[in-house]
Amino acid sequence: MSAARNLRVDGDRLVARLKALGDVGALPGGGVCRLALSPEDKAGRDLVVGWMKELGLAVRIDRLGNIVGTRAGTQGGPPVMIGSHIDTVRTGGLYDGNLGVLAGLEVIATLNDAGIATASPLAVAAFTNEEGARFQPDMMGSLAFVGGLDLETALATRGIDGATVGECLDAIGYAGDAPLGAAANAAKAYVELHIEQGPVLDAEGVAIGAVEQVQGISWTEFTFTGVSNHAGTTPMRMRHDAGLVAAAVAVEARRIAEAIGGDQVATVGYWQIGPNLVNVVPNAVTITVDLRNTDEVLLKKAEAMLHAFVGRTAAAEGVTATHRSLARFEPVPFSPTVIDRVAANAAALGLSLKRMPSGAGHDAQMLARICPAGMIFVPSKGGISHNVTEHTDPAEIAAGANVLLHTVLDLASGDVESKE
Ligand code: HGY
Ligand code: MN
Ligand code: MN
Repeated sequence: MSAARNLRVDGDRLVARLKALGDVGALPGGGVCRLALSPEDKAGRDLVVGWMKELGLAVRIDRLGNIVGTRAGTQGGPPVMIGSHIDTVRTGGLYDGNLGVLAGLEVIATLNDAGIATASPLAVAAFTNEEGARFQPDMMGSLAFVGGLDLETALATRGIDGATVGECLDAIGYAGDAPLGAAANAAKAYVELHIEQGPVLDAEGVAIGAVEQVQGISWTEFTFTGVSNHAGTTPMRMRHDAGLVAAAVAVEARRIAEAIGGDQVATVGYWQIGPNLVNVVPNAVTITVDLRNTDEVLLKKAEAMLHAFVGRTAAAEGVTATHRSLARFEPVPFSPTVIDRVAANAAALGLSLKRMPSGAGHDAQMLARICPAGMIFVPSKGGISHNVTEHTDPAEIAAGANVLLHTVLDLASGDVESKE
């Protein structure tokens, strides 16, 4: 067995980095808030860039703030890229995204310690604004990295707090000079280690998920405009209650998900209601509806059911409804070669494995547009994520990072199937 086969990551070093990064934007009582392009995001970026430089990586930052650290190979050509994100939702945990970036650094550190060079270069990427919580769409940085979103549109995007991506990027000093949009040789292959964020692996006691696809995502913002009026004097028959319509849509979204069943999910997570006063009938309400399904036909069916209901309900209440799409991505299959390497390496490491879809969106689904891509999941305790109590055990983290290490070594040594 080659020396490389015996290589194992230093799990303690990886967990220590996760905790150090978790201290940036730490919330009182636990968890992390590092919204994209916030001062906390900048501090996290600075820490990761510092670690990249300590590891001898050549660091480049592109016009949208995507950070890529590259380790030379014995041959030229495009790198095998390891990536994810370090921005979080407002109620984030230590692992969502951060694990993928820091496990990438751990792979580099392990190879450096062992004095092992790879044929292909290796790269570790931290993509801008994966979460999409502040600025939509999600996976904005990786989408732009692969040429799926132009720089001007991205920079002009206005977030939920009114600031634009461009303003915030400048404010944190991460508008880099590297061109945006994948050069032909941006990546030979891409592998992302991520927590599952769902209940499957933990419930089934499985150590590793070999992710076969990312499900389709549909984010729509609805704005309902009614008539504000006195809560005491306005007869029910005279009301045009925007809050009522929004509440009815939230209930209907759940009914649609249950009616379609299977993988269909629906979430009404963002609410802004005005004037938001106890004695005034609401006249201005904005909500978002997040619909997802592994099946594009069913996702389209859910969207059609939702829009039909919104039209009927708003008309019946004499409320006007407008909407705009915040994100729309079809399901994305991953590379069979990468999936098989993940499975083979999990087996070689004696780890149980399940092939499965991803319920969450990930940067890997964007990199799949330009190269063979895949993901490795590790369990989320109780299936909890986007929650300050998000947790994955150190042993599970090390197991996932070892599968990542050996999958990357495989991809960096031989030829990966062509993109076609
Ligand atoms: O919404 C998602 O799936 C991811 O967390 N951006
Ligand atoms: Mn994530
Ligand atoms: Mn997330």
